Amino acid sequence: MKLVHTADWHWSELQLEKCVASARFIIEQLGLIKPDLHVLAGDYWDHRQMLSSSSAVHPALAAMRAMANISPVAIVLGNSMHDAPGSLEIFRGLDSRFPIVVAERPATVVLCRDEKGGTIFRQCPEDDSRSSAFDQALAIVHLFPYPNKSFWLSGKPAVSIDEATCSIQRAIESVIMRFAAVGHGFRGPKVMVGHCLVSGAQTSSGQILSGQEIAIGKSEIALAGADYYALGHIHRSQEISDCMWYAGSTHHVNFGETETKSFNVVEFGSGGATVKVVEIPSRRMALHEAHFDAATSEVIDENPAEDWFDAELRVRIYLRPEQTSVITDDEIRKRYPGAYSYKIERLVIPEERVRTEMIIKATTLREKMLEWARTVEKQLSPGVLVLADEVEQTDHPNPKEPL
Ligand SMILES: [Mn+2]
Repeated sequence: MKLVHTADWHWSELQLEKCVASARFIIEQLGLIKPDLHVLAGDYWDHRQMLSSSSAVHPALAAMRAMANISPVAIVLGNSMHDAPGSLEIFRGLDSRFPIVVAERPATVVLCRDEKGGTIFRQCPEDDSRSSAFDQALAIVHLFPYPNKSFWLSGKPAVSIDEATCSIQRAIESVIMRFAAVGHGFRGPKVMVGHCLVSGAQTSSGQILSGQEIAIGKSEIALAGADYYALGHIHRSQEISDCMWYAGSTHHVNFGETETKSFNVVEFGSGGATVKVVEIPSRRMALHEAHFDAATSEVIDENPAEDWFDAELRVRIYLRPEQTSVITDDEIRKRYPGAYSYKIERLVIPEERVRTEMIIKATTLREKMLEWARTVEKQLSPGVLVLADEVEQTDHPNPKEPL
């Protein structure tokens, strides 16, 4: 049994070229890999789509059909900011060689062969009849869409945020326990496809998560008893626990996503699941923050990473009010040679904030004192700076010893 795990496609008319390029690559790979099942772990859409000639609907739909002509597809609903409720319905009626199952609420399906030798998804019975359903099953797939608060709390009386979080967490726990119970006794591969935040996951620096997200523990998810966990939501590919993976997004979605993009091919054998990561060619999106030093006419960037080569680069430059016209976009570009494209954001910050910020940003005591002196407009005698260097270079004395 061979599985392909992709996630976070973020189809958007604003990044259509990139979406299409990644889709083409993945479809080509799928044709070679010929998986038994392809799972998409949510955020297929970037935002609610409008039907218009310029929208991403047509290419996204065409990609889905092409994929479902290669293998059965299972997809879960992502975060409601991206996958609007109901936005997967469109795939239910899609005319394709293999079936597509979509989940907007938790469910378990069985992938099996029908009488004619075709592949189908069946709802997994929860009673004793399920052992006969297991006989023809190739795999069990637990589908876990994003735990949107509105869905989990609908019909419940209004409660405080803490109580709501608590009750959602209990609901999640019981869903996971039900997955474990339903899958019990099946000897073939069990897969859980989830769009959620798992505690300890590392985000790309560019991805912004909502402040009140529900994080689920790795060990809690592992209670589902699956052989492989196909996760979506975090755009950086990573194995967060044994056979528990975020595939990452299929292209670089936000500025700050500089990591390589990929998807996973999972083979289930007697020794468990083995995972192969397939790199997707996609252009990085680097984000750099800098300020301008009038004394040296230099763009100061404290981020040492030179990660902008051939990348879409956004430079956010913080300028004091009097600096706004002293540096041109061209000069800023020269500081970052070789980027594929440039987006320059000039942020003017009030004088006082700049100065205190500079003191905080200064790393050595000498720099801090110089910044402080500049702020309060005081002259520092050279002796003071020498003393500052000495203080910093001296090992911290043992406080018990007399100074
Ligand atoms: Mn996403």
